[in-house]
Amino acid sequence: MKKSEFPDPFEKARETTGLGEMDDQNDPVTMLLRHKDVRKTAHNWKTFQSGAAPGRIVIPSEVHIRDTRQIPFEVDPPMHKEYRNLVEPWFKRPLQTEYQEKLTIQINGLIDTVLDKDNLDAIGEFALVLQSRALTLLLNIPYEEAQTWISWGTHVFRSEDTALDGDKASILYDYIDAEIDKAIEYPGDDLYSVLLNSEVDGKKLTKEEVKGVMILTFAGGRDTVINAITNTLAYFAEHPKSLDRLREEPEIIGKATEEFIRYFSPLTQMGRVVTEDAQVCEYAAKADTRVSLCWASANRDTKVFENANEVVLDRKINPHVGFGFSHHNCLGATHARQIMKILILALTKKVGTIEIIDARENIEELGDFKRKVGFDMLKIKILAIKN
Ligand code: EMZ
Repeated sequence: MKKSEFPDPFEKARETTGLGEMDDQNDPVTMLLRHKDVRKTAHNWKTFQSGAAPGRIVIPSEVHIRDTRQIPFEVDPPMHKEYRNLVEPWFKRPLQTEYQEKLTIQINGLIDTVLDKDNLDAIGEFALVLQSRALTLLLNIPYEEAQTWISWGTHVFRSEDTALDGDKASILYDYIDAEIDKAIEYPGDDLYSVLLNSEVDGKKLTKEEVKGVMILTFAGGRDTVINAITNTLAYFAEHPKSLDRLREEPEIIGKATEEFIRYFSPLTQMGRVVTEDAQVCEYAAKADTRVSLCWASANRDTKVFENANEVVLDRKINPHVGFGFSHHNCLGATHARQIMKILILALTKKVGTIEIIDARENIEELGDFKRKVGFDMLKIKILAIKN
């Protein structure tokens, strides 16, 4: 199998029952695997709620390692809309030319420093650095701060050998608490200060609410963005003609970005807590149990996607759910899309070919399924284009 191939472990279950089962810290999850069921359930927030105990809709559940509710992600309508309206304009800033210019400078600069380097660590020396630096733009804080986040490693809640690492999470919480206190004392034009000065329902956001938005901003777009970047590099390494094609047809980079998100599905699934006995296709969902919306499976549903297991760079109709669906669709998607588009464009301009030297896959264990979501290690060489 190619290193850049991401097999679909859900196919059989999706086509037969449409369901999967997995255990998770004694709070089992029934996974919804079909595109249609995933979308329908995502809409139905009354029966399938996000606003359960903080951490419970995340899989693996984070109830034992945090009490802070992530906002707006763990809030249901109507309150969800209030928060979302408040933060949405800020998270749309990546659409501004100036933002994109800064991101382009960051990404071009990073590529220049790694070109022709032997044994480049695609995660630690590239994707993590890119994600962290780009986050300084999203937060509107000094570039130098990225160094601190790079030192935290790929995932802020997980470490190499523990799925949930409370100690590691505390580093993030303490850091955010301290940054909030600083912003109270010295307000600026960064996200902390903007949130601290915002109102919802005529009331100033509390420190805890600000913390809830900030944790989501740090954690939600961390391993997901890192995987999207790393997987894209692996893909181009094994499909040099695709890189050539995008060089010749940069106008399809937007479509290619959507297709990579569909194919890689950096976030496998997201849970919901059932509020009342309900039915999803044939499945009887009992109150106070969990279901998950399995984006990764929905994104390979052949009822919706032709040649679902292939990367079709200019896929015409692509209703993927890689950024979720309905009112909870990914808040960071605008930023993530810009990272991907600018990265791909920069690669077409600067890179001839990419070689994979060594790789170790990152496999999620999900009950009956094993899903490749990215790499634990990817060593590459990015060769400069020869003019
Ligand atoms: C949560 C989640 C959000 C969770 C959209 O996803 O991302 C996960 O990586 C975090 O662990 O806390 O932020």
